[in-house]
Order: sequence, then structure tokens, then C-alpha cells
Amino acid sequence: MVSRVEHPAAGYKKIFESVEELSEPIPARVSGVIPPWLGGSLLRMGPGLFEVGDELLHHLFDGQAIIHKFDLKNSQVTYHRKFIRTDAYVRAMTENRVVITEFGTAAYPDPCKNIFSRFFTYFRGIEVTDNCMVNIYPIGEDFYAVTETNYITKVDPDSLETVKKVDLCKYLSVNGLTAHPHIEEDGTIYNIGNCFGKNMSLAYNIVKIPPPAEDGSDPLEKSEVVVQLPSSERLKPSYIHSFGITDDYLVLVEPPVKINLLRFLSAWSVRGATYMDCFEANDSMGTWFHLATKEPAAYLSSHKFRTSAFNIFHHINTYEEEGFIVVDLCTWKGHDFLYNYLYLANLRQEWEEVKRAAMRAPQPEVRRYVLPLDLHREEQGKNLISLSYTTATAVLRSDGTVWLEPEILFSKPRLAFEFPQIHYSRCRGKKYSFTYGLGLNHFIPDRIVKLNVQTKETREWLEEDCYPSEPLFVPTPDATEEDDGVLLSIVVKPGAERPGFLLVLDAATLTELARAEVEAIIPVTLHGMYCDPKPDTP
Ligand code: XQ7
Ligand code: FE2
Repeated sequence: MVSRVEHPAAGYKKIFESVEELSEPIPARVSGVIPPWLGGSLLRMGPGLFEVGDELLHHLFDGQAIIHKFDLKNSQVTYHRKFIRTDAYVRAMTENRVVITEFGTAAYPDPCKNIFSRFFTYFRGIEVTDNCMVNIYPIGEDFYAVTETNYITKVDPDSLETVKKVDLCKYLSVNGLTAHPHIEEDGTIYNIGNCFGKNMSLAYNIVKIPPPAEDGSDPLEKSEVVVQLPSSERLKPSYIHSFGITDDYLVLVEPPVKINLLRFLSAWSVRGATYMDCFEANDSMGTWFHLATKEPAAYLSSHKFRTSAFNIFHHINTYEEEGFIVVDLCTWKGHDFLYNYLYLANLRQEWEEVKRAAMRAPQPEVRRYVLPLDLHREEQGKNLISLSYTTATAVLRSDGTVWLEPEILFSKPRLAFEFPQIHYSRCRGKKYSFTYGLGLNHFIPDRIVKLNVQTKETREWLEEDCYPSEPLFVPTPDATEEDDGVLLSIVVKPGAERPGFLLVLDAATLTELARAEVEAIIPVTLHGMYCDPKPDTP
């Protein structure tokens, strides 16, 4: 067990500072041995610009989207990055002010304009941000950088140039989609989004995007809402960050994090409020689980799962076994959810300040919930879970709801196992053993953690003054074991001569195989993907 690391020098602040893009890829200095089969590209998204003119972008999610790429080829590595030419970015650059309201920063009308044009600005309505700083994933043959609104941005993964802005509302009845789609073997994409309907019928819409078509047509054209799940509260949908999928089911965890629609749809364009101002806690509902079948897509309305309040951003994995659905989650205890998101605005502060705030924050835990598929009236009051290896419980109550209690898989005070990854191509929706995550120590990303969800054993990689990012698992081409492969993480070591590096870890042992260092600070990245090498580039 490694002892707790303190951050008195507050070196982490460096990953929340603005940087410049590069005009061309720069070579990295490789030490150690990069596996010869690792010849693709790592693409990651994050914020890269934290002020515009003399205005500060207050929140981590307000920083303007920058795409990072490490190319690996013949054990040589290069690094490249470009700002995405979103409307939010281009207009900020042109007008030298925040033009589009971001998650935690309101845009104000141009003070230079006269009263009439100001009036006009107010009533132009809400301009939804396209600042796609959260994730990047493929749809058909294309790559899209995304946030959680209805705007996604097509980018060229080779040049990192911005191709076009796409409005999902043109294809689907949703107000946004999560940045965490599930992509199946054949390329079928499932995602979920809030829908503020037509006739105010509040719901979560499950979206299906078909795999690339023979004729090369855009799969988005054939995308559709396949099933609608209800919201616990009529005018207040919950904030949904990700969801779970198995071979046959979809799992929605509905946390007590509510979007106040009345505020969201009317007030904020006039009052200068932000997205964050429209969130509120429901301190009595607890957390609900919803189930839907995939084929045919249908909501299982009689399965009403309830548990005490927790907030959730990331699902780790979900699978079905013996008539039960096992749902592994990164959770934050309690309904005081806003703290988690609010907190991210604080990371530019000194360590003592950051530490003090983390002491009051909701506690992180990796939890396993188990949902029984078969419910019989006569089984009221007793535990329905008969899976041998779990202590999670589910009890049918007289009102027909099922009360869940979790099994705790990982719990250390103020050390979150977050940004979870798995051997996705092999384990998505299947029983599995390993998850890899970013360790947030008082919210500071300072280690990479491997967790065996069956034995609860952990391993860690950490190094003094180092700030890693979400570790992506890349399997060895002929992998036999689940953890045959490497983890890729972008690490920043602010004091070093070459402060940014791509870290390659052996996923089995979490020992370092190689690092590829560049003479650049690389700001925080949230999510990303590894692209296999193209077949024509051996
Ligand atoms: F449908 C919605 F209203 C649900 C809530 C569409 C908009 C979302 C949240 O919107 C935003 C806005 C700015 C930034 C979300 C973000 C970030 O993606 C939050 C962190 N991932
Ligand atoms: Fe996320």
C-alpha cells in the first residue's frame, strides 16, 4: 500500500492553465520499451483555454475544447494538439469576450452595443454551447468531439482540424446526449439523452445509431429513439452522465440531481444564469434504477428499484447472470451532488484550500448493485439476490418497489476511484474481473488504480509531482487474459524539463513499460479513445 501523497506545492494547478495549440506534431523522447504492436493513436479531449479577453472561464467545463493526439509508430511517438473551431471558440476569439454561455460561466451581451441591439441579444433565446471538451468517439467512419448538449463536432483525427458542427436535433428528439455512448461489436451505438418534449412529456430517450452502412451513408441519418424512460418528477429530469448496457438490457440510474426545467427553458437567457444554476437536489427521492430491454426495446415499468441517495457520473460495467443484473458504479454518497461539480471550479486554488473543501464533499465509493429480474408478489420482505459471490441485496416491499443495498467494492476516505475503464471490447456487458481508474485524491488526479472487482484487490501507479489522466486499456492483439494489454494515460509532471508525457503501463502489473516525454505542459483531459492503426499503415 502506498501512503497518501500531499500536494503542498500545488503543482496540479498547472493542468488548469491555458496553453497554445501546436502548428505541427512535435517528437517525444521515448524511454523504456513501447510494445511494437502499439501503433495507433491516442485521442483525448479537454479544456485548453481558461480565459477570454479579461473574462475568466470559471469552471473546469467552461475551458475551450482542445484535442490532443499521441501518434505511435515503430516505437516512435509524436504529440499534437489543436483547439476545436467550435462556435463558442471562434466567436470568443473574434469578439474577445465570452459569447456563448458555458456550464458555469454566463455570457453577457456586448456592452459596446447600444440598447436596441442589447434588447435583441436578450431575446434571441438560449444559445446552447458546442464546446465539445468532454469526449471523442466514432460514428460510422467519422469522429465526433462532444459535450452533453445537442451539438457535436466532426473532427479529422489525422490533422485534428474541425470539419463541421452537427445539430443532433436534426435527427433525433433529444435535447442532448451523454458523452458516454456504448458501442457494440458491429458498431451499433446506444446513448441516452434528456428530452424536454413536445407537450412537456419529460423523459429520457434511448437512442440507437446503426453501424456504418455498405453505401457509405451517414448512420446519423438512420438514428432513432428506440425507447423512452420516464422521469421520477414531471418537470424535473435528472442529470444523466452515463448508463449501463448488457447483451439484453439497458440500465438507467436516476440520481437526485435535478434539472429545474422552468429555470432552464426560460429564466437563464434573460437573467444571465448558467447551466449549473439550473441544477438542484431532490433530497427525498433517493436514487432510482430503471430497466429496459434492447430487443424489442421496451421499458420494464413494473421493475421499480429504489435505494438511498447517491450521485453517479460513471458506470463501470453491467452484466446479467442467473436472472440478475449486476451494476458496478463509481458513486458519491448523499444527495449533495452539486458539490462535486461546483468543486471543479475550485481546483485552481492552493492545496490547503482544496483539501479543506474536499473534507466536506460527498464521499466516493465503488459500489455493486444487483437487480433481480424475476419479481414475485409472495417474496415480499426477503432478500431476492441468490448470486453466491455478492453481499448486495434487493428486497421487495409491499408497495411493489424493490429496495437495493449495495456491496462496496472500493472505499477510501477522499480517494475516489473515478474515470473507470475496462477491457471494453471483451467485457462490455459481460462478467469481468478488472477495472482501471484515475485516483482522485481530494479531487486531485494523482494516481492510476487497478481494481479487481471480484477480490477487491488493488494496485496503484503513482509518482511524485505527477498528475495522470483517465487510463485507457488497449488489449494485446493476441490477448488471452482479460488484463493482457497496456494502459495509456497522459501525465503531467510540472517540475520536469519535459513536463508532459504519454505513460504506457503493463495493465497486468501496473508497472511502467515506457514513457514518451514532450516539452509541453498538457492541460487536464477528461475522456478519449485509442484508434487502432489503419490497415494500410503497417
Ligand atoms: F439536456 C440537457 F439539458 C441536459 C444537461 C443538455 C445539456 C446538459 C448539460 O449541459 C452541459 C453544458 C456545458 C457543459 C454539460 C457540460 C459538460 O459536458 C458537463 C460535464 N461533462
Ligand atoms: Fe464522464
